[in-house]
Amino acid sequence: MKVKRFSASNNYDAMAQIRTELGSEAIILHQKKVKPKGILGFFKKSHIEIVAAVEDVSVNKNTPAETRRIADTYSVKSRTNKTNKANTGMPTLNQIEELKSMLAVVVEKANRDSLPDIIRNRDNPSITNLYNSLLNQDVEEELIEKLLSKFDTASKEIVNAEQEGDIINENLGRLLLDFVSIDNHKTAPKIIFFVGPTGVGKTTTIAKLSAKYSLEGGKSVGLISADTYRIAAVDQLKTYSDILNIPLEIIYNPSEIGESLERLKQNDVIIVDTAGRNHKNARQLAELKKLLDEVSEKEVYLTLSCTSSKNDHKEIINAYDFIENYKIVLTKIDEAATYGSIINIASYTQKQLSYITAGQSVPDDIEIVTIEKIISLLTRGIKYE
Ligand SMILES: Nc1nc2c(ncn2[C@@H]2O[C@H](COP(=O)(O)OP(=O)(O)O)[C@@H](O)[C@H]2O)c(=O)[nH]1
Ligand SMILES: [Mg+2]
Repeated sequence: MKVKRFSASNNYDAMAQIRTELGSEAIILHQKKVKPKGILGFFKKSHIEIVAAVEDVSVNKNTPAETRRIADTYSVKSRTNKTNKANTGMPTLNQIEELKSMLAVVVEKANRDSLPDIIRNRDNPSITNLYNSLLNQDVEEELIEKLLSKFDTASKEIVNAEQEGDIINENLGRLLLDFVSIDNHKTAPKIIFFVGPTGVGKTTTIAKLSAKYSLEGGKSVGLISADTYRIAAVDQLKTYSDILNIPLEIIYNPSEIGESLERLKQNDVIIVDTAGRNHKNARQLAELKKLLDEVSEKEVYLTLSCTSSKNDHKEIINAYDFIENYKIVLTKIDEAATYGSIINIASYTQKQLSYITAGQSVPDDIEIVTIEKIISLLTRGIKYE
């Protein structure tokens, strides 16, 4: 094989040199535009460098179609056509379009190859679309695969985008219920403990819930603050109890909770605010356990922020597994970049999702969790074609 480097001011001249020296069967191995170096180079024009090769035996023999096309592009005939952009060494619009569609095919293949078998084998654009969207929502991959392996699209023919959206929502709703359990709020708890890491929004959520119970539900509410580690924490709850005109008890020791509950027993609901616990601190968690063990009939809400990472959620959930039965309150969904944590948490814990909060405003920014709400968050941003 004969290999040679050519240099010219434009593609046309370079191709002409290659044809003259190597013949029309020459193939291009490498091509680059070279910019002159240094300050003085600024005033100089760039040039084209091409490395071309030809098999020794085939010089000037029959021209293969592809090489002929390259040669033809720069033929004398096309050079005389002043409107043809190839003359200037620039690709034509058609060539750019051709390249774009070739690239799209390559990208699509790469994306397809990266799909797990279970999704690729279904070979269904709706499922692939949903898989990618859920992955972007940070849903655990394993959970997506479990969900979508049972996805049913065969029964209905998709005719338009709106219908595709409906079918996806319907399927997703049905499948999610296998992995996510949701509090139906049918039983009214008497004593509720809010537990969870520091700063996730326990006290704010208690204020929202107290306001809902008392202002909308017509129930009497009593509050207990067991968060006496920070003066500001008690003040925060005191402010809400004053505004809502509901009684507040403060306890400094787990053993005091019995007396406080006794004093508040005429209320329909009693909500206990606990100190934010560092889930990595065993002593703090042991103290919390002591407090919870003081009360046998209770509902516990583990409060988790949707802005924490998957790993944080797993660690926190592990640390709180000493609590046998609890429900989940998800906070700060308004600040979350993705919504996968909602179903990840439900699947890690197998506990019921109860409330979701979406802002600092008391009492408005709280909702009970519904499957429709979860689907609307998870499918946000999906484009149906
Ligand atoms: N964006 C947003 N902020 C919240 C939400 N819930 C609570 N916060 C804020 O988070 C911060 C900590 O809340 P706080 O109730 O004191 O958390 P705690 O330490 O768990 O009791 C406060 O600034 C709250 O206003 C929410 O749903 N969305
Ligand atoms: Mg607090």
